[in-house]
Amino acid sequence: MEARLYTIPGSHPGLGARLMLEHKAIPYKRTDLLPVISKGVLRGLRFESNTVPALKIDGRRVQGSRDIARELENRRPDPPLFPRDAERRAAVEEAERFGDAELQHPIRQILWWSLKRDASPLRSFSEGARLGVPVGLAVRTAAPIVALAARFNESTDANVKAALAALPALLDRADAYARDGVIDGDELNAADFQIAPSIALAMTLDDLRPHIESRPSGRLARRLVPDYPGRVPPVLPSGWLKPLGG
Ligand SMILES: N[C@@H](CCC(=O)N[C@@H](CS)C(=O)NCC(=O)O)C(=O)O
Repeated sequence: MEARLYTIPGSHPGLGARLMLEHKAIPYKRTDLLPVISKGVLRGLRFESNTVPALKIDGRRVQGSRDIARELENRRPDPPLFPRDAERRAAVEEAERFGDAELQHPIRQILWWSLKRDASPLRSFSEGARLGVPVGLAVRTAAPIVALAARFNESTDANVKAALAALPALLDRADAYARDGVIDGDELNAADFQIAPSIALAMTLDDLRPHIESRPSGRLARRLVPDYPGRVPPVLPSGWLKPLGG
């Protein structure tokens, strides 16, 4: 099998795709793209859409973390990403949908808002990245990219305030999946690889980590992604953090 994954340094679904490839023991090459620039590159590579993760596997182009999970499952069923039992599979698929459609984006918005306020943590996210240009150069020229990424992701004050207000309920839901054994079991599944990277990304923010790390979902994130690159010193207004209890 010949596989190349296109991602962005620090991308949580991008990391999820990497973990799924590794779970399946599928060897792959990786190209890290700069945010925003990634959109044009992916179009140039004839992907249908302009987001990462994007996977080219044996000439086939697959995009989106959930579609990638299914493509990998079809190509190499073992070890599985989805339980064989129909009821358990439905529970995993619902948790996976939640991770993709509800959990991912608010965390993305909070991160871009924080980087727009202070871009210096960007370098920490690019550790080990395969960007094709020196990381230092990429980081030094990143200010307009960060501004555009924040704009594309609608990381406005109002949206980020709302994202922070919504976060406790989202974390409660992820915790419930862990307590119910849908995720964080002995055998990892597609929902684990969807949810854990989002929680791990949230924990790169010093403002958020203390509110997450002792939760079941925080422990899952540490289990799957003990060394998520990136660290953002406190930057969020304290009033916005009140819904989290601090
Ligand atoms: N829900 C999609 C999310 C795709 C997505 O929005 N990816 C972001 C990175 S996390 C992206 O490609 N952004 C483009 C950019 O930043 O320019 C998935 O799981 O694949």
